[in-house]
Amino acid sequence: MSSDDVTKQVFAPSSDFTSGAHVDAAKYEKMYAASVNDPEAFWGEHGKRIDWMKPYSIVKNTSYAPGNVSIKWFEDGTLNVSANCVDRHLETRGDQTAIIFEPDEPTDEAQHITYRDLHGHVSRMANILKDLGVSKGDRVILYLPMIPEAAYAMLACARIGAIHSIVFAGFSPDALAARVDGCDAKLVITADFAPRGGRKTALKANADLALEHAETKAQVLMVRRTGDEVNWVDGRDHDYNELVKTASDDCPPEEMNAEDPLFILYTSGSTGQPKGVVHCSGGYLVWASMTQEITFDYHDGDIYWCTADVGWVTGHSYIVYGPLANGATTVMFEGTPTYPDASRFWQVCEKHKVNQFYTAPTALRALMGQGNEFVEKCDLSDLKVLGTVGEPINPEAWTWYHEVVGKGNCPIVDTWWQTETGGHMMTPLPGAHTAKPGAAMKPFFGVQPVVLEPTSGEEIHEYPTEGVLCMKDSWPGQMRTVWGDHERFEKTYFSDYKNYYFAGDGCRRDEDGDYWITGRVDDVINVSGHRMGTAEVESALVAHETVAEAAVVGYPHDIKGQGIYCYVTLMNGVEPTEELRKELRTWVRTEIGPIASPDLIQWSPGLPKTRSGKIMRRILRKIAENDYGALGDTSTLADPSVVDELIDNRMNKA
Ligand code: 6R9
Repeated sequence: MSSDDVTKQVFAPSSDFTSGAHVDAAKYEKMYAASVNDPEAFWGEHGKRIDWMKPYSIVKNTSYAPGNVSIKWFEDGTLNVSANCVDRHLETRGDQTAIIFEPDEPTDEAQHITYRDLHGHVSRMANILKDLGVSKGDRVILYLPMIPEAAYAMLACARIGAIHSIVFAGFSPDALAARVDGCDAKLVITADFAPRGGRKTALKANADLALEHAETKAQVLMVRRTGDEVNWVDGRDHDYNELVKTASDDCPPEEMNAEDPLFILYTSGSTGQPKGVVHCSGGYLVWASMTQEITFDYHDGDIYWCTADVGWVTGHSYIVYGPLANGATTVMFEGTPTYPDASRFWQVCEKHKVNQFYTAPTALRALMGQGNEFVEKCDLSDLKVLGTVGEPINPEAWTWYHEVVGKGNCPIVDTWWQTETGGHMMTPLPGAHTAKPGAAMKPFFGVQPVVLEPTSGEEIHEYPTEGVLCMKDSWPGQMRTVWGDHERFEKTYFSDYKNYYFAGDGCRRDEDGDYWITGRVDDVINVSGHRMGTAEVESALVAHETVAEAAVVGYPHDIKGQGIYCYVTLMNGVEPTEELRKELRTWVRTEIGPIASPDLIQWSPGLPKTRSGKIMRRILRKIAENDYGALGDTSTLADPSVVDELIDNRMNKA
């Protein structure tokens, strides 16, 4: 099937699914209208989905006014996030599993941690933090594997009002040092080693190096994961496994204001140093919990698995805070999709009878290339809803997910959101919307997307149309500021288009009014005056049977303004020939049109990716522009060596 045919297909939820869903089509329309017509009343009501120590009387107090951006929700309410994720479930579901921990090695036993267990673990960890001198408002860096202690540490910080900042365990010592200094951390919680995909990362050694480089004098709390020997700095380092033996499990949760920061998460922008995105306690938790329940149609008793890492926002909102606030059973997976082989995800789904499964398109494409037998040998009959996040999903991967993984029975929620938004912003709701492969479809409650003409900044009301995606008004999960730099917050998100939140993405609104994310605005190229999403060309390329992955960027072209430069990774065993190059060119021409015809195709056995799996287009653009002397920071790449290979074989040696 050509990608064009796939794009035009639509997938309605079955009537069985719809009748049992939290939200069907009629309810969505009604609730959405209520949420934007009277946000005060709507969120006044839905804010009550979490427990407050002191109820709020003010619901919304937000301004996008230039020079005066200020975002507050439920501002006079008080609560504790850890009490919401743990204590409030003790009476009703103390013996229910809160966290299923699936370790890297499939032969190691999984752990089932009940809400009652979780209460003990979190309280003990919180008391350890207090004994180390951490108190309300202090910053704590977490540099941990995907182990239950990561969740305990997050919730322990929340319990005592400390602000956590998680640094993905794949980041280098330098990146860690920058973040320790960036938020002036008092403590770094780490582990001896992080097992992942059969290999071990020396986290403690990395933390040691980072703290040598950092100006901030932080203490270290180390969790023993593998038990391997580590370097020890007396006076600075503390052994969690020793301290926990005598720590009390009585730690009353601190009363926090709704607007007290819950966490900082550093995220890269298009330029400059990573920004510390700040999320606060009240609005964030309402948003994370409501979206987790409704987007995935989570019901009591379901087993839910988000494959992200807690080092990313997806792990914050959809492994820990959202599901636990809802009293869900959430799977925490330490490993990778392809270890020991490409059936690991599906084996874990079978083993734990997973009902909702949430992953990234890049993982799906990698698995798709390995063949269907890895999926087909597993029993996936418990799956009800499938989700994707992180990048636009190409229709072929969508269809594979739908047919091969979901057996045609599971709605797919393609969730568009960002670190900055705290939780889902646009997604089809599984019981309400007819999905279109690759479309983010509809705004979540309270979200008011607008499409702006990029140059004039005028709102475009008609559709179909295309432009930059902005938000007209605030939602409870919105980030509040950049840590220590409110000016940068205003400049990054509120200055290009005044009185709007600018997401940095382009989007298309189709003839039905449904939204399609076309990728970062800086990924849009202009060929002979035609604007084109690089994702479109990529999607066409990967629709070809020989192509495993593709990344497309623009490069200066004498006649067209910009030419189309394609980096193509072929399927295992496919010969890269001149003939194939010609064939792919013709293929794209016929898939999209002559305008999309690739100018240059470089065979690329590897693409430069961040450790979260995002292709670093900035680097690919530079190489395509033959300007590889100014590649900028490549330290966050999963494998920096692929860059040299790409430079050596670059096509535009002009
Ligand atoms: C949650 C997360 C945010 C950027 C965002 C956009 C891209 C995320 C997407 C998607 C198309 C989706 N993105 N989800 N694009 N469809 N369903 O990924 O946060 O790491 O901050 O990235 O990712 O470009 O602006 P973050």
